[in-house]
Amino acid sequence: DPYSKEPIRHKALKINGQKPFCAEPPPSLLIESFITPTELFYVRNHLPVPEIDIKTYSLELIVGEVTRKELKFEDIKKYPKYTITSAIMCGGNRRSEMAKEKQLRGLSWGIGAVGNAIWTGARLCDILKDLKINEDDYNHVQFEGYDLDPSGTPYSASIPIHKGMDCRADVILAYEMNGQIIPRDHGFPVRVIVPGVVGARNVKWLAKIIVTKEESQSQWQQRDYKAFSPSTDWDNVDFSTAPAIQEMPVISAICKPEPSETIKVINGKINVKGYAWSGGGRKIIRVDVTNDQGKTWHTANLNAEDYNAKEGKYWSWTLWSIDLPVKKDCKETEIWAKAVDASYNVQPESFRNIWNLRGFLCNAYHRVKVKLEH
Ligand code: MTE
Ligand code: MO
Repeated sequence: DPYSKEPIRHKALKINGQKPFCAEPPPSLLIESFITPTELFYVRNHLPVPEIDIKTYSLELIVGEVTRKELKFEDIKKYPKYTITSAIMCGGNRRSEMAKEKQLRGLSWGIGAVGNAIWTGARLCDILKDLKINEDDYNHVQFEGYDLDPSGTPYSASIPIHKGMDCRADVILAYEMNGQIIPRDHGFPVRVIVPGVVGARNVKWLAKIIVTKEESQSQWQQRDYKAFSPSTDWDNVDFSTAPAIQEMPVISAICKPEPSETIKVINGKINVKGYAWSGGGRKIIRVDVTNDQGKTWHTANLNAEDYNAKEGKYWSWTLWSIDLPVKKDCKETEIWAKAVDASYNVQPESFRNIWNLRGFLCNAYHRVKVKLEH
């Protein structure tokens, strides 16, 4: 069994898949703190977790077809050390809600395929600078992992070259997560963090960086993590017609209360909490909440504790909270939330017209029905 040497995981994680291991924290624990505790951070593996010895670990740097360098773990640590706080979100986060619209294929994620952590490592732009490559000669930076499928093919993905070369993009080869050595499930000893970009490009257990003209040819870049029109189905889909998902759209979720929970009304109000995030470093500028189907929208208080974030570099999520007025004697209510980002992008109202066959980019208003106790 290639899965016989998997790490031990936290008991609170809700398991969506055992082999490969995929799990998320429950909503209430998800937003307990601005920084997601490492052991509660969602895990999305596609293959068995590789066993890597830090003493023999090496990272191959390839330009075109030519190997230019092999970096040992210590060589990566010699680069200037950068720390960023950034969320990572799976492209399939909140898929279980989209699946209710119409059947689709993919793991049934709730709202917890996201986490916000402190990442420390070397900047990709510094490493690429040392290779003295001309950005105009290439189009993509590919990342290969040490995790292999049964045929020996590694997990792999790529990002556009401008993203990799741009120091402002804060792409880092992280060797610490929340101030500690990265645990095996999250990419020990080195993983890529591409802030603001779909989780799938944040390659764990990094084995190779390949600067090329072509995008990664892996199945995860070419035949997965792409979205289509609601009328595209498995009998007429052509994956070559859609670009690979990179920057993520604006999204939010209500984490407290949870669906069907009974909550106490205090002074005519209930407390509602959640997270909001947008890709591409776009700041969350507002979160609107309603419990009368949008007749009245209330603006939530935002908590974006990452005070170092600069314009266009809001990599962290924003936590929000509101004391929401509810009607007297009402026994049940449905809460909706929607976020707005710095480009005034806003979440779509429902899943109906954004449904796609693999269940990606599930960012419709989040709706939670709860019971009230007066
Ligand atoms: N990197 C490798 N090598 N193998 C993988 O299976 N999964 C990707 C990405 N990087 C994956 C990977 C996907 S789809 C996501 S959402 C994130 O890792 C999840 O990161 P996490 O498990 O640290 O939360
Ligand atoms: Mo993912």
